[in-house]
Amino acid sequence: MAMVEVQVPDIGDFDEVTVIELLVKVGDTVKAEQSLITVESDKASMEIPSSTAGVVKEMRVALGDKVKQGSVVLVVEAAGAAAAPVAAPAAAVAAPAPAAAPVVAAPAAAPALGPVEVRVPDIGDFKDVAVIEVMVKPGDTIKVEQSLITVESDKASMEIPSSAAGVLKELKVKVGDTVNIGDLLAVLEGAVAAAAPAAAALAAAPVAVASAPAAAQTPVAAAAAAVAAPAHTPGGNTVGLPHASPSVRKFARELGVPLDEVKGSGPKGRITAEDIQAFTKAVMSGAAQTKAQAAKAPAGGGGSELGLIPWPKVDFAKFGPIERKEMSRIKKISGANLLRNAVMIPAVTNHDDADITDLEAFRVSTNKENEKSGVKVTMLAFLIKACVAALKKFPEFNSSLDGDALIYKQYYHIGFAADTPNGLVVPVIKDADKKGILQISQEMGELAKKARDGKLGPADMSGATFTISSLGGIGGKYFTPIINAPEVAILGVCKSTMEPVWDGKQFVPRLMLPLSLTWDHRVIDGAAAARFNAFLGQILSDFRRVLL
Ligand code: CAO
Repeated sequence: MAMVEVQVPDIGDFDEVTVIELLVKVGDTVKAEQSLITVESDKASMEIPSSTAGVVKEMRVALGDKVKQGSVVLVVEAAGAAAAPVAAPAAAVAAPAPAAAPVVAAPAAAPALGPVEVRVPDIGDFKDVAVIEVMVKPGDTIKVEQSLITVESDKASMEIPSSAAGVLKELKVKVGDTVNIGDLLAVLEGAVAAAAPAAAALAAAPVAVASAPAAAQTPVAAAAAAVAAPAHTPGGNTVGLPHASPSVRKFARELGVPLDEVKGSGPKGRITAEDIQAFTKAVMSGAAQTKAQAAKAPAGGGGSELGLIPWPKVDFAKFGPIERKEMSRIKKISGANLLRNAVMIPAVTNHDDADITDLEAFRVSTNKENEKSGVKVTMLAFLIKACVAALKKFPEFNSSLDGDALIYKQYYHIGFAADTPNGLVVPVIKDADKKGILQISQEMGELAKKARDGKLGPADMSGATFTISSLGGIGGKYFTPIINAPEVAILGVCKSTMEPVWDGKQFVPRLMLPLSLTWDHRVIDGAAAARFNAFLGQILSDFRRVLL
């Protein structure tokens, strides 16, 4: 087994290019022609292929290193006979540029006024390269060597510069077209004395068709290499083409990822393969949306992903005066969560009534006795305590789904929905099992105030194992609350009313509290839910049972 140093082949006029991506690591098995690293100048990025097949034994370059023709990229233990050819990549063929580059139609000798055709220069071995970006538009004043378009093969991307100056009259290509050497790109008018230098630059440059022996194809710096580069900052590109290497672009195209929506985490905001993966994961999990998805879902979830017909788009102003107001941040966030929970959870709601006649009398008398303490005991505090007792008896209501398993929580943190001017929030009473009614009432008062003042922090709102949503202070009979995932149940409470209740002999007036328990049918079944509600009713009708 021979050790082979794989070197940077002839990459044209580039003196030094920066290593922006390592595509292999020690221990990887590489094939001949497999891309090893991506390098970048200010005008082009290209992948450097391996000249031999084998196993990578040593990396000789790191991210950010500058390399040039002949720099050793890595050492490969060559597989069998394939080893031989790598000796001198530098000696590899650098295709001489045609003496007269077929770039400029205008005669090089004299200043030109009038229409000038700009054509695709010699871009080496590459055929049918795709136009991935058009950087100018008709009417623009173009300078010599200003980049007009970016083209991309599967190994390199490069900017094609203008060979003349003038006003752009006609653009002959668009994104998605494929171009070849000599193709007409643009027609400029009023070009002045510009053609010559560009032509000279192009003619002088070896159009870099570097060819490592084992690899018939090599990176091509082509036109870009031929141009003494004008200032150009990767990432700060003229029309905002996302900054990414050819392989990353290809990867994004394969997945259908819109590159301009991906935030790059690499140096100077470069988009990496990991960024594409993270973006794809976020979109697939519903945590993010592409612009196209958002456009299809004007009301925040158009349903196209569920195969539903699109959300109706109505010009309401046609029917009368309107005012458009952005929803609050809380509403937007809670809306997205509620939608997910409503759609993803097979939820069922059981309605029941609890007799709280004695409990309400106790609450009122307690409040009278404690008038001076400043702490008002609320029905919700009793409900929290009663729910803890029910959760202890029916532990699956205090659980969460984790794939095919259930996580049973041995703590009892109870969330309560609080209505605020900015929308619904759910502060959490932590360790409610360890707290008395007075303490719970006091904490609830503090948290509700914080909620109304918009001062709740993430810690105040996290960790709930079960939630209560009480509309009791407002009214209503029953409702169907939406489960606050990853919890598996939620109790909705409405306004208690005096009702005639049959006690076996006669109707007696009792204060009845309407309860609505929504539960996740994947975790809980109907019988358990009915038992939970019945148990809750027993506790609320005789609170001494909490002690049992
Ligand atoms: N039946 C009858 N009266 C009730 C009651 C019930 N179930 N619950 C509360 N009340 C009474 C209280 O006793 C109080 O009366 P007094 O002022 O005469 O003492 C009055 O209604 C107001 O109570 P409250 O709402 O201030 O206090 P609370 O402890 O019941 O609730 C809080 C606190 C923060 C939960 C509540 O203010 C709130 O925001 N509720 C709305 C929650 C919500 O929007 N849920 C829907 C979410 S959608 O799933």
